Amino acid sequence: METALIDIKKKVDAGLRISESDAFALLSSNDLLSIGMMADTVRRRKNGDTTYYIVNRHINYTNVCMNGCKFCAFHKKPGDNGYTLSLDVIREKAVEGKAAGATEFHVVGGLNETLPFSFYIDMLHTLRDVDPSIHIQAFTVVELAFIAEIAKLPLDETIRLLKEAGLGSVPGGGAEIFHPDVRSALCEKKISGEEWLAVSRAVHKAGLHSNATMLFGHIERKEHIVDHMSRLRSLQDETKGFLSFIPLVFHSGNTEYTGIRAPTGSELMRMLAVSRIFLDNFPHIKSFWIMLGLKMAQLSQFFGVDDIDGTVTEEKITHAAGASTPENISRAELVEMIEGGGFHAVERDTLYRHIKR
Ligand code: V47
Repeated sequence: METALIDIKKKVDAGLRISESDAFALLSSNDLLSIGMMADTVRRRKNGDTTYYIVNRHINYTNVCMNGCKFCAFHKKPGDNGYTLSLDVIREKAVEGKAAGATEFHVVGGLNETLPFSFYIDMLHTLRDVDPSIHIQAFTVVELAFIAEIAKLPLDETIRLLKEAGLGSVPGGGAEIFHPDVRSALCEKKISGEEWLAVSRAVHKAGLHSNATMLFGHIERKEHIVDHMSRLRSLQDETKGFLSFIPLVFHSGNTEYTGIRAPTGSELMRMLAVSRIFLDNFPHIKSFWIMLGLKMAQLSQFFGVDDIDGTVTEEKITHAAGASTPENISRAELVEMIEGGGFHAVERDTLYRHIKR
């Protein structure tokens, strides 16, 4: 083992928290197997050899977005040829999801100024009416901040009304990279890192869980990654409201960064492993197989990951940016992928309760 890693391993073995400079050292090391072993120690302590998956259905209700983030190939500017799904189409997609056994609707869209607050409430009612037992995970905290503006209501009240209409939890998107040097280049119109964290705090205060993402593999540097994870770790110390951390791999197709060097396989595994070691207060680390690819997602189980997300169906955001993975996958294929790596596949609901079929 590299000497720089020996003291870090001692901390991990003793269950102690690693520092920001430790995380930086890990991100700078090529000793992938040692880093993987440390991540595996944390993973097994928290989740044993279980790898979770979920039967879910993604619904992207609009791609019209006023933010115009440079990394995003999914959005259309207001006035261009974007789409907004009608409530009837949303209902059809939800009915399809229910027929396929979904336990979660994952609902995310752009910031579309033409939609009134009532659209969001009606959409939640529509989904809830399809099957009230299916959990609705909807609206990134970026959308929540925007919906509050549209509603002309305080954020807390907006969240309360959405919760009353069926919102069950909040997905982790929109975090990107918090550091202003990167954020101002990638997505200058988006809420700041501080605001993203403040809205997440409000979500947790309202009694809802949420996830946290980080978009990596573009113009960020190691110090930005450490800063991002450190801010998340501090907020989680305070609220304990995050369920999972999801490092999202940037896909450059059809974006302003087309052709930028993509992370290598070992860089992907190192990023996941370091997040597992550093974020000692996050119960779960998720690798989104759609972005990672099936084979890398299988390997990620050895690098701290205990959740490979779900059956998804109709993934629009990464596929707009050139993802070569399928847009959906069956339960059987997910189980085969997990168990093919020697791990124990457990179907979960959104809140990580085990599902018995
Ligand atoms: O916030 C946008 C990212 C996110 C690209 O909470 C891109 O369980 C890669 O957050 N290349 C939305 N990524 C998706 C998301 C998510 C996905 C799965 C599960 C969960 C969860 C959350 O997608 C955006 C942005 O960070 N994104 N464009 C791109 N070109």
